[in-house]
Amino acid sequence: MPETALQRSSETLQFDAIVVGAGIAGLYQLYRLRELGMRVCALDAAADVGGTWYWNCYPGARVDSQSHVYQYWFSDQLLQEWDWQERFPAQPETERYLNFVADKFDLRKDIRFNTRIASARWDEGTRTWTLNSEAGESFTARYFVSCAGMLSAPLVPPFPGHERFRGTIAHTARWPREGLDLTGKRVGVVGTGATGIQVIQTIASQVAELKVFQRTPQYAVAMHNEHYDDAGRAELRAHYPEYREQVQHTFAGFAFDFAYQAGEYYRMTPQQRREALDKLWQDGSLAFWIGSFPELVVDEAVSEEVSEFVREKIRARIQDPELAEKLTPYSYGFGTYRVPLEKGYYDVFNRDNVELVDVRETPIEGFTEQGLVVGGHEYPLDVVVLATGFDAGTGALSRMDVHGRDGRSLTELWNRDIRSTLGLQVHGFPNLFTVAGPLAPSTAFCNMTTCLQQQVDWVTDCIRWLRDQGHNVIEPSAEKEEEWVQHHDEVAAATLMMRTTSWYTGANIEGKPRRLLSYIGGAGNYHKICDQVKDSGYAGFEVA
Ligand code: NA7
Repeated sequence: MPETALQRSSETLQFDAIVVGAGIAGLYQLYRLRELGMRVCALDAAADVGGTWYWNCYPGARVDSQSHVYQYWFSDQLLQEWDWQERFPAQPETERYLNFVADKFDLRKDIRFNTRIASARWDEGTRTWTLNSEAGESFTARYFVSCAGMLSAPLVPPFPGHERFRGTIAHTARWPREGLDLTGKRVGVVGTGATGIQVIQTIASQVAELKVFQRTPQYAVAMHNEHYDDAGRAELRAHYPEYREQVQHTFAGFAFDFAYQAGEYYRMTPQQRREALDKLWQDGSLAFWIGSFPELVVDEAVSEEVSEFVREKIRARIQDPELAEKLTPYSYGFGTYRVPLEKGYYDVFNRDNVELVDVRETPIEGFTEQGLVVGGHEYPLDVVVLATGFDAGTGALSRMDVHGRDGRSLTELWNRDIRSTLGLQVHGFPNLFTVAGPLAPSTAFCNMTTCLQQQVDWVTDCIRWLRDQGHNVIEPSAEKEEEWVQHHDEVAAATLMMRTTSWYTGANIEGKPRRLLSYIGGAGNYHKICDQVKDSGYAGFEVA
């Protein structure tokens, strides 16, 4: 076979734009920039497309958004051709979907896999970015669009002695693609966030023993999943045009918004509130959280009442009252930490082969040859699953060693102060676009496909506009950035999120500056703000 330009590696490969990442955002960005007639290439560290849905192939991985909104909207043909099997698809189905998209639009020919970017440098003279891979290859382009993900840099706690451990250690976001047979094994799971919950509820019945190392319990909402038949799919499909429109305007990019108006909670009797919460609970989705009461994450009294409602649900599922207390959160309010959906999670703790190890007061000390040690007690294990999360929002780019104008380092900047303009660009880093970057709703408070597509569209429109205007460099001014950061902080300060220790504020990473990583003014509002910037001819951005 003749070599394509993408396969050659001995010289610097030149493009108009480089997209880093071939997940949901990267695939769409590649498609959109190609539409502009640009020479564009996507680079991905993985061996195939999928991003999050490639790496997180751990047992039980599943989307917490309904499939009818967790999809691309740009092609009617695609919407007609792809048949979702479940309301909340598991990882294999989502990965198949992304592969289907890559094949249908012939995207692979412009993607270079197994290519992890080690550094990126802006050259002021040539006005280009040069990206270098870990393998020593170089790529240059005018535009560098990072679609590297907001939850893609795994956090591995530095437990001492891991090299001594004779068993297997697997982080959920680096799960072996060939699978890991846990049947009959003694398994420890560290972490009980959205990921840990999915793993635990899935493997409990397969393993010989399961030790769950929990530091912070979660308020998980019971998922109502559904398998679709042709009739169910047809009914949903008939509403796709409405959903496509609705998701653009709602608070969190779903096809539902808050079910109640601001102030309504206080006008209801306790009985009416209870009925309202029961009804929301029945939906078995994240609507219980971001489709309920707008006061939920800003008003302490509402937060406490809703939290208590969920606590009751948790207690009712666990037979041992002492254990139930350990699994019930009290130290933070419902919805101020990402709400996981669960199916069978709490019931797992009624099983004889499952033990909860509370590591809040007595942290994990480290590994021995045989297992993990907590409070001087050794838990013998064959496999340790680290469901310990990510360096969210900033991690993917911080680990890439990005240097902008005058050699300034993005890693150093974000180690001091996490800043961006609309989560899309950073002052001092011309022509770098950060899809899913920090301080946009896409970091956490949005149905990902909605916000990623909106951001990709914004980036594409911006690059097209530059070309049409005869420009080829864009960068937000320091003032524009400050304006966005201040607005972001103001909105964040009004919420209860900042009081909770979680990845939302960077509090899961030692030394990371605290700031709400995701814009919480609403995905719909954010969309409007981005459109205003575009319509103003990118006021506040310096172009050349
Ligand atoms: P999360 O939500 O950050 O959860 C990580 C979990 O790991 C959480 O329970 C942590 O406890 C726990 N953790 C992390 N480090 C340690 C140590 N050193 N010891 C004990 N426990 C630890 O990550 P997920 O992967 O579950 O979810 C991330 C997002 O992916 C999710 O929100 C969805 O948007 C998809 P902690 O709470 O910090 O006490």
